Amino acid sequence: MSFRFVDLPAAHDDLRADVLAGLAAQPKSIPPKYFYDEAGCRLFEAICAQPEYALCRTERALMEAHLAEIAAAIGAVDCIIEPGAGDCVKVRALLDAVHPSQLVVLDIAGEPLAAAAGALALEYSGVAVSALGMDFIRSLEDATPYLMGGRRLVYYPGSSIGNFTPAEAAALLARFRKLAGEAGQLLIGFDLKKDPVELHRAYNDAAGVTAAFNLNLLARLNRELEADFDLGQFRHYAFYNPVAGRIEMHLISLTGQTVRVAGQRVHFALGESVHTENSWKFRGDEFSAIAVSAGWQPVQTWERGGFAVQLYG
Ligand code: AVJ
Repeated sequence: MSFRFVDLPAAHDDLRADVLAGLAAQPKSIPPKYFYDEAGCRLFEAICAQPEYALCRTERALMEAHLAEIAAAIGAVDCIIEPGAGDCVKVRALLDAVHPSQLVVLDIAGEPLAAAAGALALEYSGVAVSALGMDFIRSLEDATPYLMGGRRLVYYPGSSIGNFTPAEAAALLARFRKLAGEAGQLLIGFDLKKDPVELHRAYNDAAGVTAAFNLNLLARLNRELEADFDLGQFRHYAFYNPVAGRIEMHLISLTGQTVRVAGQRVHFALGESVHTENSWKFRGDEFSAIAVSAGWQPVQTWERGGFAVQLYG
């Protein structure tokens, strides 16, 4: 068994600075990476269990159905890198099929990552597991010293790439390219464009779990930034914007109100929005164009139930 956890403090996120800047901007926004505190991670898992939100289930089914084919297309790989690995569940299928000698998982939430990756290392004794507590959106390159040589595969499942604007997505994929190297590969999963009514339902589940996930952001600021948001005075509001090709999530102020955040006073007008997330949906060819612009060559695509996994070399 080989396992190490390294917390990279210099590569950490900065909740306070990012939130104060986002709430001072017009329109107001908060980066979606801040959804994922402990409560937020649990709420996201609960979203994945909602009947309206098929994304996680569909990706898992796709990976199961095509695993042998995907592994064959990938070939021999020495090192798998997963940015935003979270609970380290998704990568298990790949480890079973590809058998790399090293796995490097990165996540903004260091402690939960360390626990998940440590457990995984116990089960996969042939794999050297490195868990890096870091904000890879800021500091991906800081992972380089922890990578062994050999052929590398970046695994970026779950449609996390949908949280970035197409330009930001291309820039991130180009950084993945650098990290993986010229002989490297990218296996990426994303949500496809589909019936907008279906998309709308997925982000407005009847049980209100997505609403709780969105509002937890304010609860987190209350806990961590000594804020005094009244969660009853903000409304979860999510819709599909077909022109932009994305789900937008907002928190709408139900009244004129002033809130304390990290020692500052922030005013919200009645009806004012805090934009908390974009979740882009792509057609397969649309996404390929972004990946190609980032220096990747398409190898193979698998699609199922409105979700796609693509392999690049
Ligand atoms: C984890 C970014 C893929 O955009 O669908 C789920 C997060 N937000 N419901 C997504 C999310 C609201 C999710 N991703």
